[in-house]
Amino acid sequence: MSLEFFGHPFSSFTQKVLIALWADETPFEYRMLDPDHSENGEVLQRYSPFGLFPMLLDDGAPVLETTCIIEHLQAHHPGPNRWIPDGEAGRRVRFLDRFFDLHVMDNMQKAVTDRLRPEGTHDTFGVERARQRLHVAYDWLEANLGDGPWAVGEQFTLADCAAAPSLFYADWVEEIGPERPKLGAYRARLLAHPIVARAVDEGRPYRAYFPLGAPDRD
Ligand SMILES: N[C@@H](CCC(=O)N[C@@H](CS)C(=O)NCC(=O)O)C(=O)O
Repeated sequence: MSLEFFGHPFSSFTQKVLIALWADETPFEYRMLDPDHSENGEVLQRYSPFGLFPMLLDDGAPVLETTCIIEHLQAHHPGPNRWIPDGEAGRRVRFLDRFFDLHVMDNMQKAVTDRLRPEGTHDTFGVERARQRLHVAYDWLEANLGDGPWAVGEQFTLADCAAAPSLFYADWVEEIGPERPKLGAYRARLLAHPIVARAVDEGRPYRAYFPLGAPDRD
């Protein structure tokens, strides 16, 4: 069995999967996607049609999409964590995983990556809408998150893997603010989790590259 994981430590979706890999202590080869390792980028381009990462190669077979990678790990390389529990709790985990990816992570990325577009091609309307949608997502989470400690009760799941990097970076784009105490406390609990803290720390050296400018906190 060989697991090769292609990603970058400052990438939010990379961190989502790293949290699951590290929490389960699953052995894997980290294939860094950066200019010093162009050969890894070439392998990614071979399998990922849009060049999106992270990617897992399991004995050479590609697994794409972070949620599917974590499901694959649970099915084929299980560790102590049950990322998607059975039954109703599992359905809630899947829903919240989608919510964090589609409504927090994607809107955060929209605002961040627009800054990298060439002059004259910025999508001002789209960025403003994405920023507004982050606030809609925050309000929904404030009203609908349970009492924790994690997204779905006592167990740290796939939903928390998605929540940690998405809330970490989204708060840099649009602050969650004191008017959402439950969501703010959940973000703080996530960042205090030792595995999440490791993911944040490994991304720390790259903060100067955050296109909007990283705040001096976290
Ligand atoms: N839905 C995908 C999203 C992956 C994604 O957007 N990854 C970013 C890095 S955090 C990426 O590949 N960006 C490069 C690009 O958009 O060209 C997943 O869950 O794996």
